[in-house]
Amino acid sequence: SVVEPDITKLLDHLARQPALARRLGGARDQWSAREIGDGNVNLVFAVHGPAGAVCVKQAPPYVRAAGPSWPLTPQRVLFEHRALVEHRRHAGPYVPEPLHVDPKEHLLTVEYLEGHTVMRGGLTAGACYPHFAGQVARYLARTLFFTSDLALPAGRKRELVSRFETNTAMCQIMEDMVFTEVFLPHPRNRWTSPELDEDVERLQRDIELKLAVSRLKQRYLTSRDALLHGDLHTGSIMVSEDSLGVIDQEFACYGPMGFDLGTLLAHLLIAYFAAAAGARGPDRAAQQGWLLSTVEQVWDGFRTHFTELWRHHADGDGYPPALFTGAATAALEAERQRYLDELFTETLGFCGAEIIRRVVGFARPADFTTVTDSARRAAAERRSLALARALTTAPTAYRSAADLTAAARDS
Ligand code: SR1
Ligand code: MG
Repeated sequence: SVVEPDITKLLDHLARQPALARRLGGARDQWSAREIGDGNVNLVFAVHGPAGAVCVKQAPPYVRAAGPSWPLTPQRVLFEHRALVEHRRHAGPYVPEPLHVDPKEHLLTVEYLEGHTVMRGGLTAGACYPHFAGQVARYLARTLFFTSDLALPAGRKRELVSRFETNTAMCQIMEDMVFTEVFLPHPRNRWTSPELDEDVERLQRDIELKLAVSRLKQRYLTSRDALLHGDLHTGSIMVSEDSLGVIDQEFACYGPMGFDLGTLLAHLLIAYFAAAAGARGPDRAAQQGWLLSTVEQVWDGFRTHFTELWRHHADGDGYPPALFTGAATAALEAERQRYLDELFTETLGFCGAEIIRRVVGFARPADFTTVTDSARRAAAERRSLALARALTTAPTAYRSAADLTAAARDS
């Protein structure tokens, strides 16, 4: 059911773009293309020439993992291109350079990230990335702050919102898959461990959880707080020993900042629980320790950077600086901390919802699916579900990232 890569067509396309052909160098018959995509939605090619390489994403008019029976707009590459342009403006070192987008052939060409690997693959092999937390915290603070009303004049912000408002089909996938389908008996749900049957039945009868998740869905539907990546899991991040590149912005939309933050924390926690099930390398205890300290450093680093940006780059129409001079300065600083406390609470809610849908829904992560021992996998998934439920239904019980990691350890 999956599309056959048409390499000839792809190379023809690159040959027609002088800047891309120059980047590859040599003649067309010296170029080689290899399909490297491991995601659910698209085909991805690495193309090498004598002078350099590019990465080309092809969006078929359906979901790759399902085939033509699940149609999906190929226009998604246009939203991805827009988000790359906008996020790279603010977080350049962490976002690959977009080189070309073809709205007719639905091909997006971006810088090839030499020496990088998909983070989820590295994690399942037992790797740790000591620079990751600091870099991703900066990426998150800068992309979210600089696309928000704290940094942008209202006119520019509204214009940007309107450029992402029609990414409807991609947003609907999230609305359905994260907030709805897993809480119902739905044909797309497919948890991997039969031992979880009763847990799933319980979850689908859990009114408190359904209410909490519906509140989050309402936030996802109505918030226009910042331009989100929209699917910030560890499969959307390329890493090397000392750098990272965030890819796959096709779900980009204006929405609640906690959605990106919560998704990333969810996947770090999923990696933590999966490591306990033994799918990792020999030193899994060390990796687990690193994963939890990364969870803390991501949130704490984000909070520090975001606060600094707000103190020094508040050029937007939210919280007009003219209102907060003299004695009001301290009140504004207290307000910043209140804002970030609230954002932490929202982040935990989205984190829980993302974990649940990755255990019970269509898009199960390799962290779990690569655990071959069904009983151990079920134990890890059950621990994940227990933490996720607590985060989603009672997020205010956690005041700090250290509270969150303590709960993960105890789960
Ligand atoms: C049909 S797409 C399934 C999932 O894969 C992507 O990574 C998104 O997370 C989406 O929800
Ligand atoms: Mg993706």
